[in-house]
Amino acid sequence: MNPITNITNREFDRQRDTLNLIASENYPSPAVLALLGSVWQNKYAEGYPGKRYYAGNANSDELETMVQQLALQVFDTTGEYGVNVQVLSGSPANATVFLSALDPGDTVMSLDLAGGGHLSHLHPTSAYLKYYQLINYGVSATELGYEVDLTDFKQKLAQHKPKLVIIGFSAYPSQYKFDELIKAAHDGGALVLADIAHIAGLVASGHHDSPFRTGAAGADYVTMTTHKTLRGPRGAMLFAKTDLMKQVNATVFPGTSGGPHLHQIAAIGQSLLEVTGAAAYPDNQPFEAYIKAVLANTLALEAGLNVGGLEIVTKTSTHLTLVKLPDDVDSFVLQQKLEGLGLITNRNQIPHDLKTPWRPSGLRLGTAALTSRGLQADDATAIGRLIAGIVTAKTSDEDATAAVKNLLAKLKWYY
Ligand code: DSN
Repeated sequence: MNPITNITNREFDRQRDTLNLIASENYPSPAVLALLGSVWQNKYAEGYPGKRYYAGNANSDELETMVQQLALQVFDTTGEYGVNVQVLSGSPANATVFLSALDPGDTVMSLDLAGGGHLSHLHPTSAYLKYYQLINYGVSATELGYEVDLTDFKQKLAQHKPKLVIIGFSAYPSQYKFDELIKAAHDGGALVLADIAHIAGLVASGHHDSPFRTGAAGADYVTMTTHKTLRGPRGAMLFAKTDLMKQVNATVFPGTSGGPHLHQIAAIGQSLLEVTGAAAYPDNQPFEAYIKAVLANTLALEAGLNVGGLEIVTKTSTHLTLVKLPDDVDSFVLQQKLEGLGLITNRNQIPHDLKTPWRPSGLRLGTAALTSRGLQADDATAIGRLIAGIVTAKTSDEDATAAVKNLLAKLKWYY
């Protein structure tokens, strides 16, 4: 057999036959996958609708305009934002904001990595740190766990006067309080980038506070990936207040992108149609009901982890949960062991982690992907108990393998 087909078939089987708890992954509809492999991928369309460098772009113009309108319909309730749907993914979207809003030497403030921040927010290994200064805000303990420390946030703003503040995360189980954080950042004279990659689906369905707000109450820039809770293709969108869009568009092309990936844009459009209800995911469930189930499943998963004796870092109110592993557990070894038993997870730092990002103290789990496969809350709890049993060595490998097989048998597979 063709070796690429062979390895693709193996990956197909791996995805179908394991329990995917990676908080940033999902299973888009077959219609989204079909568009990624459609004729759109053959076409170059450098430029923007109505102003392209090559011929043959009447359909591309119509497509891109339609997807822009859908994006604004789904996310912008204010009428004050524009959108670029050509950004290739989350990190290039954030880099576009840096290049568009900042001058070399400017200071950026973002959530620290162990507190739940993201590498593309100029963390120590970011290539962009060559051009900008970085200040981190952090989290502090609350009765629910750890949340952004507003006092620290305001103090750092006053002390370092960053030009840009990034409000966003990749491992933060609470809901971000966009209202107070955006206001504080603007009061401190900073521009605001809200990176809602993880929570785009929650924001779109009204299950998370939105950074799209009127006037100074709103983020200046909003970036998101489209493949996490939004359940679209790998891709991204970059929104900005309309007066900032000209600079954003000029930075995307020519800059962080060349020819737009029209197949990706078409697939984003399909997933937005599914959010609005104009098209359906194969289970015919409204998108809002899907996100509601994701949130219920995370709570149920967390309950199972808890009952099984594991410590939760912060009570979840999103699609992800973060476990503090017992000190003597090597998270790298654990992640491999779980994979061997059919449970796909990722090790993660936790607030104020003393261990390294390679062998950190935590395990991050999310329910967006399995909920797309029809996961029910009692089975989410069973998965939590199962993981706890494996971590505490109370469950044998044989029992764990059988439990995973039983759970998989209840799930749907739409491909
Ligand atoms: N890799 C994604 C995540 O897991 O959060 C973000 O880039």
